[in-house]
Amino acid sequence: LALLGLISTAWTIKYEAMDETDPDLDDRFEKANEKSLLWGPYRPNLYLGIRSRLPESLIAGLVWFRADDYSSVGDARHQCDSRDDMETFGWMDYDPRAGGSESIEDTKMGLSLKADFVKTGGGENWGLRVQGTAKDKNAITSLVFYAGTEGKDNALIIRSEKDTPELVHGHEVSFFGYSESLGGPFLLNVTEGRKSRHPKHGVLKDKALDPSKTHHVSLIVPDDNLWKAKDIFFVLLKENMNSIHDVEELKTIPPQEILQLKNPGLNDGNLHLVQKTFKGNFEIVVTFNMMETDDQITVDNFSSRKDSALKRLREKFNRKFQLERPFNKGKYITFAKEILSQLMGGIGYFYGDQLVDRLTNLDEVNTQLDGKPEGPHNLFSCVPSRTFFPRGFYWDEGFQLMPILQYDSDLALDIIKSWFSLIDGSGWIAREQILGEEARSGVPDEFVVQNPNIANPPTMMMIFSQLLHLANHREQFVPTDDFADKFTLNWDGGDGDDTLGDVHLTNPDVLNSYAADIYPKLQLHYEWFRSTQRGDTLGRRCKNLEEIYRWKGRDEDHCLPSGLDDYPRCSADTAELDVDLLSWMGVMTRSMAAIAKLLDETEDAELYSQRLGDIKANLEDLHWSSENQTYCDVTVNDDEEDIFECHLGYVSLMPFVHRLISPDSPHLIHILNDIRNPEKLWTDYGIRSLSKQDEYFHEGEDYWRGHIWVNMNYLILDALYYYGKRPNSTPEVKSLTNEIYTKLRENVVENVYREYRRTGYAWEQYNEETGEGQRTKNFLGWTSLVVLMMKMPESLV
Ligand code: 6A9
Repeated sequence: LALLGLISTAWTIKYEAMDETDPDLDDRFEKANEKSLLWGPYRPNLYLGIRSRLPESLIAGLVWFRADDYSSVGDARHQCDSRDDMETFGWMDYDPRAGGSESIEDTKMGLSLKADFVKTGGGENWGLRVQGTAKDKNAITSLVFYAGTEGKDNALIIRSEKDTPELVHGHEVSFFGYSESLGGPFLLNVTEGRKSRHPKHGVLKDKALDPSKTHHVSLIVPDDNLWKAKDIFFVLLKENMNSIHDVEELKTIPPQEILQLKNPGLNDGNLHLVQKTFKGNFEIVVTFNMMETDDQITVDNFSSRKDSALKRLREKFNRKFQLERPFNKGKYITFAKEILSQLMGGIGYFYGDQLVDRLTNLDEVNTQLDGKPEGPHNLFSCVPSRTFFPRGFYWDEGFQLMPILQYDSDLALDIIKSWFSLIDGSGWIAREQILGEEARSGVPDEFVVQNPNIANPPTMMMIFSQLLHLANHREQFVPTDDFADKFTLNWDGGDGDDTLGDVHLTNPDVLNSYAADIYPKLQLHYEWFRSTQRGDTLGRRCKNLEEIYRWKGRDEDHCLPSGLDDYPRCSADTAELDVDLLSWMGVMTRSMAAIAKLLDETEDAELYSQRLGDIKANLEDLHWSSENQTYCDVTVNDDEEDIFECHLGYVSLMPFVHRLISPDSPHLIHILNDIRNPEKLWTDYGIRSLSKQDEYFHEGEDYWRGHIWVNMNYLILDALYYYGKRPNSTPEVKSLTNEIYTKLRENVVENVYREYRRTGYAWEQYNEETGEGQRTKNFLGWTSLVVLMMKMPESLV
């Protein structure tokens, strides 16, 4: 009885607390969230590039090269580049709010680098430690750490070694800075580990080139050139070379004596380069501290901070990602943690203008886009590949956020908000976000310009449905008195207190306010899809001609908007109707209905539900080919009759993967049979993008024409799970889904795991014959969905 009393008291307290709405709650959450995500390796195109997520503040990066040999200078490391042949690299242990570790196996340079990045609990201060292990104990490696400030309200000046040092004799270089956007004065220190050794000064009489000393140069550079710090460094070095006129003399000088910055005596500027040259192993530590904060990062407390960051990550990971059989073993857990960390370690902050052509009509032949700059915009986003595609891609992002939603849902929502803030007045978002000069420098001209009629699958809408599902299955959040304090990360406690991370999920008020905030933009975006991608009615007859769709802006061999670039489609023609797009519109409409319902927008919710019904009906009436027993694109023949264009593969599976078919539909069994048929879609490594029997199988570019992609395999698994669990699925469907699900999950994960161990990388796609990773390596984007697959149950029964 006493116990009962206690429970009921607890219940009342909880109930009362829930009743008191706190108007500031949302605000306090926003602030704490902002701060804890302020700093990070948010320049994912670089091996090591730190910046804040503010348009103008401080950016930093690291360059390294072998200084004992002129021939390797041209291979200096900075931007992730496949030609560097890193055995592997990436943030293998990483939490975006706490920090973590990156490993870089630079085999060609005989160097193994480990970088640790930590942040203080409040998120204002950070530290970076880089440790190098050289294979050859006499190898000479030069490191250039640089920091630059952007914007007129930000400044950085050197303050050590009195005023104009000829050389820095000590090994610490210290900067004093001030930033309006960061909120005050700060100190930036660059120092080195006590055990580091330096090459001796040898032949040269010019003491200013002594490689045993730390060198630095400060200069004034236009803001939009800061990203070229590596090139600037090499321009400065060239001057040393040029100062020696006698080629014979040059040959007698050890390269490390020429390859040094020569201090020109300037102490201020907006770009500062600090160069250190080491013999054998080395260590450098960079600390950034806002002066008016108590919790300062120092060389002495760095290690313990790093240890607690890693501990937090491991505990949180183990709590949130309990892997299911047969993947509940050490080797898979390490794999999953590394993959998720690399995905989150690839999150970037991008700022700049983008090129848009708003005038060209895409239905005209041979269109040449002509871009005008728009912006500047900013975007906080994951990237598909730090090496090849280090920028935001709209439909990749929804997939990339799925694992993150499970680890830190507040972060996933923050990223979505950033994307949706880019929705323009007409409701459009560019498919590929190429913001600023640095981003453009990595993209061939013909891909740079974006056009406001081009769509891309609205995958981020799936995140909303998943979120609302998660929210309904979470315990309610109870605000406590010390709520504000709990919003900062608690290092010392080590009790895995991660209040920040799931606030939206556990607090209905915060969730509602987020949804209300974003809803008008979503409506605009959704209506943009409906109006710009609507198909031609021609003489067609079906229940609702409003819900028919065609991807705009494709050419004869490519439908880039669909995301499935070269997948065989109808011959490009305005009569075409695309079954994948209709399915995506179903996804979008369903999510809109759920959000409208959450917000008590009853009329909207009803309208969306009715449209969803129309979409489902059109899938059956217009797109199901009873001859082929599959869903197909549709076009018209010369007699203006609808005809099917059927290519079995990812496009035809779309109504199924998005659960738009009724569980008792007789079509299901045909789809399942195609999926498990090795002569059509089934392989031992995952589901093929295109049927082995299709006439275009492996033809042409062979990009989406047979090989295996993890994003679609994830959706297939998810749909198998869904249909396998429906009470009204037939017994036949139940047993078939279970059989396929269990094998497919194992096949895909096992193969991606095997290839990761064999090659050191996650890949863009996997060969349907051999399972080998291919196309782009270091592709953590949607390939990281294997992490969620490991978390799914082993079987449906
Ligand atoms: C080319 C080349 C150094 C193609 O993952 C991003 C996209 C997907 O959204 C899409 O579905 N990838 C897929 O078919 C890569 C697209 C890269 C285009 C830009 C630039 C630079 O190489």
